[in-house]
Amino acid sequence: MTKNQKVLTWLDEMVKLTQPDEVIWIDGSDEQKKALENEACATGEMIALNSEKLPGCFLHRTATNDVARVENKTFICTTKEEDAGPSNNWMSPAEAYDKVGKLYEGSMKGRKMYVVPFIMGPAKSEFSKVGVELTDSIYVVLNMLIMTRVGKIALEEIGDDGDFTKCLHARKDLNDDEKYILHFPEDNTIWSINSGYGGNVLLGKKCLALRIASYLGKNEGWMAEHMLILGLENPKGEVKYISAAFPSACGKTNLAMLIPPTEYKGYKVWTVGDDIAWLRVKEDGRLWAVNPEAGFFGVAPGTSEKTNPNALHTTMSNTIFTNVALKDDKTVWWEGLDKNPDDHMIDWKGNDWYKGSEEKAAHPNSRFTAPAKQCPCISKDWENPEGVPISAMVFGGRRAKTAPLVYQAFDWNHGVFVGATMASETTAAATGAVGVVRRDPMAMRPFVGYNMGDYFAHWIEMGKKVKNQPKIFHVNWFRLDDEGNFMWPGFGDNLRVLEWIIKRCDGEVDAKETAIGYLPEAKDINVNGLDLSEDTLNELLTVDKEIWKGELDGIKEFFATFGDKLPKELSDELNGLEERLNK
Ligand code: GTP
Ligand code: SPV
Ligand code: MN
Repeated sequence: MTKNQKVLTWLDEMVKLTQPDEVIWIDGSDEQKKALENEACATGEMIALNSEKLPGCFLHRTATNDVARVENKTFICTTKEEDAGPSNNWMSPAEAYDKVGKLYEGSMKGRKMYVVPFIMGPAKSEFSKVGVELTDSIYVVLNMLIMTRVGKIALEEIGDDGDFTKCLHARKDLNDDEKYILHFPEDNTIWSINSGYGGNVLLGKKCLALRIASYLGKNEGWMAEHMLILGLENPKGEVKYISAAFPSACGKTNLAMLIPPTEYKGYKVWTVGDDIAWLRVKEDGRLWAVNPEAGFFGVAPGTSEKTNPNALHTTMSNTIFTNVALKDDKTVWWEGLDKNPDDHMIDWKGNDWYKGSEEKAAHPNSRFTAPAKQCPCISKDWENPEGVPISAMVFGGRRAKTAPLVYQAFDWNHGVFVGATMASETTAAATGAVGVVRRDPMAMRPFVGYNMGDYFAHWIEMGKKVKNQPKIFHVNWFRLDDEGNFMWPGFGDNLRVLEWIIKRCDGEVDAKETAIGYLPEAKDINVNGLDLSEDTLNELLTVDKEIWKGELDGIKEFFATFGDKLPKELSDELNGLEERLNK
């Protein structure tokens, strides 16, 4: 398949280590994909779904202890511990290769190894990077075929002498105590063992496109971010691009595919990406972005004809569902799809489920893997090798209190501070407690492949290189009232906030200057057609100085963990905020 000696030598080594019975190259062809689907259905690894209602779709159930990313088993393996930084688990490369190398020994005996060459990003783009994933899981191969550009196209991109990220995955026996997701940024290598779930095993996604890519970006002068990219078209047909970073399961896929409210005639949102953005400065001084992925690995629960019809329609064919419920007619269901579950279904664990049961039918982190090109609102520029120019960058999280609906940072450095001090309630996307507020800078806490202090410095440096800087904003769709209800309708109505953001970028609307940034005047958020009281809107747009003074302590404590790696620009911003709050 290739003459690239670096690929062949490494493959040889890994075959010796893992000892598969057979080595199979994935070429990206339809025939091979079909054969693998059949094989996975024959062994029960996947279930073929209703071929009329969901053509080309499959269901996969993971082990019940293997349903989300495992942050406590995820390591950055750099020579110096300091290079991993305080927000990452660290292991020395020597220890990691030795300890986990032993676990890989003979791990593919009696199994097949699939060789999956893939490109992250459009072919022949300066943004793009190539990887090769070795895996013993057909489920991983089939997901990679949707999420990345696989096979001959990738080998062409690597060429006879090109470099690539070396990705090794073995499912082994899913033993929790021997589960490891290891990153060796200095060796451009990823090792994953004892998991079969999403972000732990689709190594092009979080492992390469964020952890390894963030490290490459720091060294090569570009950025890898946990951001959706969307194009907002106005009635004049002008399109402005926005990128937005929200933590896992905090609304990126939904915002990226938003359908404008009915009174917004002539407006349209175009999806470029729903999870990851790679950004570069170009000669015009603007920041340009590409989506390195080719598919969506989206959260199923809560996706419905009402909340996100575009996502739902994307998943109507050629989609792999993971850990959702199976209906008797061989279609799928999850909480929030509709209010009307069937009387009988098979739940995500494979057990009978009856209407009225206390148990969830689908796992809260159940997902769909669907080809981006099937999305009804996919941007015509989603595979443009040049990327799209970004006008606004948005940070946001899940905050029941504190953060207002939207505010704008004073300038780039203040925007970096706003991103760096983001906090959000944890979700089911990672194992561990749900609903705990934690600092999640730029929604990248689990995904920065080096010292987070250096990552902040990189953001500051990039600001100096970007002459036409995007404006930076913060949003919060998740404010709760005293009864625990969402105060803002969210979903499609988030366009009302995007409209304000674009108007600010174009200098078309004034704002109130507050201690934390520029806030909209209530009259400038269009609430026509919404059932939202004036009081509620005002409350959504208030900054409670006392609550924010409380925030200061949390930020100081968090910043202190970075020691002298914290850029002075950020401690200056913190002092500025404190002064403004005390004025
Ligand atoms: P990852 O794929 O984990 O990175 O998640 P994501 O950021 O793409 O989140 P996604 O859009 O899948 O949304 C996660 C959950 O938040 C879903 O259950 C949504 O229904 C819910 N959600 C998304 N947008 C909104 C909103 O504007 N308001 C409210 N209340 N919920 C929302
Ligand atoms: C996330 O958790 O942010 C995801 C899903 O997008 S996973 O690929 O599992 O990381
Ligand atoms: Mn994500």
